[in-house]
Amino acid sequence: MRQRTYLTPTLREIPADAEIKSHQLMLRAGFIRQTASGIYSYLPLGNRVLRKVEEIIRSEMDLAGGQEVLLPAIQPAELWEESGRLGDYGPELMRLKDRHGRDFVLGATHEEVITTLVRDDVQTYKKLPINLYQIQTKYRDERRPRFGVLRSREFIMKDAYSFDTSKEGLDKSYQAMYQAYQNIFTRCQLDFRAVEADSGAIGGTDTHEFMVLSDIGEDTIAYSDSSDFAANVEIAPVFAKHDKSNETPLELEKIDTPNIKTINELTAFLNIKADASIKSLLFMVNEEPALVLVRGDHEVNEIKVKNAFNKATVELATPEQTAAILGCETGYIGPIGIPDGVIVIADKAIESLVNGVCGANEKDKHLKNVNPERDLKVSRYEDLRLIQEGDPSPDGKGTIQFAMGIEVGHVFKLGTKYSEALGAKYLDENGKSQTMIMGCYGIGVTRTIAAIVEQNHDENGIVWPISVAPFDLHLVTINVKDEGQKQLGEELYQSLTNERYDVLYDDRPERAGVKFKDSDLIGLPVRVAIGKKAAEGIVEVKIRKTGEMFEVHISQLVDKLRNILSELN
Ligand code: 9G3
Repeated sequence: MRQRTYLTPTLREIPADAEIKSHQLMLRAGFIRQTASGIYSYLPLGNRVLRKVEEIIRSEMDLAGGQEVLLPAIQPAELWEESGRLGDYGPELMRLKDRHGRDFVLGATHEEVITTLVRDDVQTYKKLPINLYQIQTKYRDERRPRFGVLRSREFIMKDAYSFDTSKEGLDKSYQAMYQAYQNIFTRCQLDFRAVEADSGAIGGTDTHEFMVLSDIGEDTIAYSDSSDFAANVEIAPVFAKHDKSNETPLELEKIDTPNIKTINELTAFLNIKADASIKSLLFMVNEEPALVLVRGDHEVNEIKVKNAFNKATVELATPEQTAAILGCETGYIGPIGIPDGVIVIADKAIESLVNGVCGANEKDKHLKNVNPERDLKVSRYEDLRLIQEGDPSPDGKGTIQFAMGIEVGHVFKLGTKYSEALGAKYLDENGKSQTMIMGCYGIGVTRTIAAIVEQNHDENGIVWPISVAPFDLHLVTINVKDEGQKQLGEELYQSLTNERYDVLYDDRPERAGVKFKDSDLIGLPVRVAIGKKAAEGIVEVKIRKTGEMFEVHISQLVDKLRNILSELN
C-alpha cells in the first residue's frame, strides 16, 4: 500500500482525554478515531489488525469444530421477555422501536437468539453436540465508557454457544473452547492467564476468564508464585490455616471506646493487632438480617457471602437498617447480645481467635476477651474473606501474589438456564424429550487489540507482534526527490510484494524525521529504509522490537528479511 494515498493520519500530540497508552497510541498512530463517546471508527491500519485477530480466532474456532454463523444485531424484545432477562438489564441494554412501534433491543449478547434458532432447527440427539459462533458487533450502553476501545459501547465480540446432550458432553465442549482460547491468545503473542472466575448473574457453574496481565487492568488476579493456580480475586478460595494461640481465655469485659469506630482506630486505641479484632458486617439476605464476621485484618468477600446464601439477594444493610436491628451505628456493632432473628456466619479464621475484641452494639463501647466458642452463636464457619497476597496458594503450592488483568475472554458452562426458559429440547435415542445443555464462550476482539498494544509498545509507539501487525514491512524512501532512491523504492515495493510480503510503502514527500517518527509510531515489525547508499544498492533494515539496524545489499534483502521475520514469529 502506498502511504501517499493511504489514510494513516498520525498525530504528534497526545489526545487530552486518552488516559492509557493503548488509547493514546491507537489514536496517534491513526488506527482509530472516536465518533462519539465509547463509539469508534477503525481506520485502514486499525481495520487490518482487526481482520488479522479475527482470522486467528476464526481458524482456531473452526479447528475446534465451531460452525460460523452471523446473527442479527437487532433482536425482538419478545425473545428477552421469553428468557426472562428483559427486566434484568437497565439502560445498559439499548432498546429501539421499529416503524410499527414494535420493541427491539440492540444485541448485547446472543443467548436468546441462538437458543431459539437451535430450538427451531435441531430436534434430534443425532445433530448434537453442536458449536455455533459468530464474530459480530455488540452494543452495551456503558455508563462510563473509558480507555478507548477497551471499554466501548459498541464493540466486536466473538461469541460461541455449544449445545450438548449431557454434562460430560458439555465438559468436552468447554475443554475444546478452553484450549482454542489458549491457542488464540498465544498466537496473538499475549502474556495472559486463564483464571477461575465467578459466573455472576448468568448462572452456570464452571467459568474461566482469560486475563491479559496489565497494570491498567480492572480485574485483580490471585496467582500462585510456584504453580499455575490463578483465580479472579473475587472468587479465589482461601485455604489459610489458623492455629489457636495458647493464651488463657479471659472473662468478657465491656470497655469504653469513645468515638472509636474503625478497625484502625480500635487497634491503635487498644494497642492490639488487627488480627485480634472481629469485623462485623450486617447484610440483608432476602430482607432477613445476617451478621457476617471476618477478622479485623481481612476483608469480607461479598461474592462468597452471596454464594454462602446460594445467590439469594444479599445487600449490605443501610445505616438505618443497622440502627433499627442492632440499636447502634455500624462502628460499634458486634455478634454478642443481638436479637435472635439475626443469624451469624463467620469466616473460618474467626474460629481460632482467643480473647478477641468486637463491637458491643452500644455507642462508644466494645467488648474484649471475646472467645468465639464460649461467647458467640455462629451458625456456620465458611470461607468468606478475600484472599490476600502472602496467603498460601489454594493448591498447596507456593504463595499468592496479585496482578491486574484485562479480561479478553470468558467461557461459561451455562447448563439449561436458557434452553429450559426457551424450550430448546431434543429427542434422545429412546425418543424421550430432553433439554439441551449449553455453554457460551466470548472473546472481546476489539478489546484484545487494545490489550495487545498495552503489552507491546515503547516510548516511540506501538511494537506490533508479527502475527497481528497491519503490514509485515515498512518500506521508506527517505528522499523521494532523489531519482535513484525513488527508483529503488519502486523496484523494492514491487519485488517485496511479489515475495508475498504485506508492504506499507512510505512514498510521501515528507522529511526523513517525520517519516521515521511515523514509522516508529505505527510500529510495523521491520523497516527497510532507502537513503544515500541507494546508488550502491545498500538499504538499512531495522527491527522495531529490538532497534537492531543492518546495512543490507538488495541482493541479500529477501533472505535477510525472511530470517528476521521467522525469528519474530
Ligand atoms: C446485557 C447487557 C450486558 C451484559 C449481558 C446482557 C454481560 C450479558 C454476560 C454475557 C455472557 C456471555 C455470550 C458470550 C460470552 C459472554 N453483559 N452479559 O449477558 F443485556 Cl446490556 O454476555 N454471553
